[in-house]
Amino acid sequence: MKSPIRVTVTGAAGQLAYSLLFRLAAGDVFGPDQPIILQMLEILPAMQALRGVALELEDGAFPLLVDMELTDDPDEAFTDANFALLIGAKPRGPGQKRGDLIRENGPIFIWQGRAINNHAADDVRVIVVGNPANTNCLIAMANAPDVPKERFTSLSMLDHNRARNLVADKAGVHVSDVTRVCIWGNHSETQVPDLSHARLCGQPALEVINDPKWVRFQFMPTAQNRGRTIIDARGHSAAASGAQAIVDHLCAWVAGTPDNDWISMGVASELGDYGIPEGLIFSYPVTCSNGTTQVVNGLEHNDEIKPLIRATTEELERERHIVQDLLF
Ligand code: NAX
Repeated sequence: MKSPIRVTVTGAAGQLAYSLLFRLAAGDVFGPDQPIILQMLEILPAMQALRGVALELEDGAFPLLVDMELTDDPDEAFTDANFALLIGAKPRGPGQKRGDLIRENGPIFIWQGRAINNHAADDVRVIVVGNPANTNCLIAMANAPDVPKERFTSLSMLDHNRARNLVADKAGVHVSDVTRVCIWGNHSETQVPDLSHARLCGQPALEVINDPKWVRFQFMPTAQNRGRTIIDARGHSAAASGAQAIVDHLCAWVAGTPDNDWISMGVASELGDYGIPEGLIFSYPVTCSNGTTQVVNGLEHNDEIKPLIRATTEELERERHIVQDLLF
């Protein structure tokens, strides 16, 4: 048996974590021979609910789940963590502006970034999910100066999966036949779901679909606004599909992306990655191998995509400006 890995999950009593924790314990991400220790972080008022989740995890009798730690102390939660899944955040209140939410959630990611910096394992890999995910990731990364920047990522795999499914549905093919979809930019309504490089059964997707109006006026807005559609229908943001997206993101990071395909992932822009200002956490097409990530470079942006990329970049720059004083 391998030695256990430590996986920290924040917001562990929340809806998304409730869909994810049992899959981690079952070996869906790290494999059937990899024992894990779950280190679950919550705020004090949610500790009782978290104890209920832990009881259920016990009742699952998962052979791979060798231990659980429940805490409201970030320093404890991130001690020796190999993976840190930063899910917990305050939800956006009724009528609350995005900028106010960013300010409210920002401090959470200062403390968690510092705790990761000071206590996590040397090989820690981080996914930020709590919204606004890209900018929260930026804050955590800035507060963990000793951790290599490429270990910080934000989740855009849910948007990627949504885009793949919409295309598969339109073309009447299986979702696994849709490859090379890209989500560029922010995990928000300004994200740019891009089919220019997508393949359907190996053929150029735009040629096969042959319906530019559908792409611009149905596919793109449907993908961009899907989060809001889910909230309107369910009364709560996407949880189980979010958990599936985290599983996909982690599986790719751990086991690698398939040949001839990529995933979408928020990573720190290096100058020259499509001209995006250095340091922004920007969603790119990314390949993974041997536990490392690599932005897919050299893709052309057509004239329709270029202004959209500019708009999502500007939104991320505005968000960075709002939290400038939190980026120590
Ligand atoms: P819930 O409101 O059900 O759960 C959030 C949990 O976080 C709560 O239990 C709360 O007590 C906890 N929490 C709050 N502050 C905390 C702190 N400082 N430390 C530890 N825990 C803390 O929301 P849920 O549905 O679980 O969603 C979690 C986050 O994921 C939200 O911000 C949501 O917007 C975001 N999502 C992001 C997605 C993405 O693609 N990036 C997709 C899924 C999801 O919507």
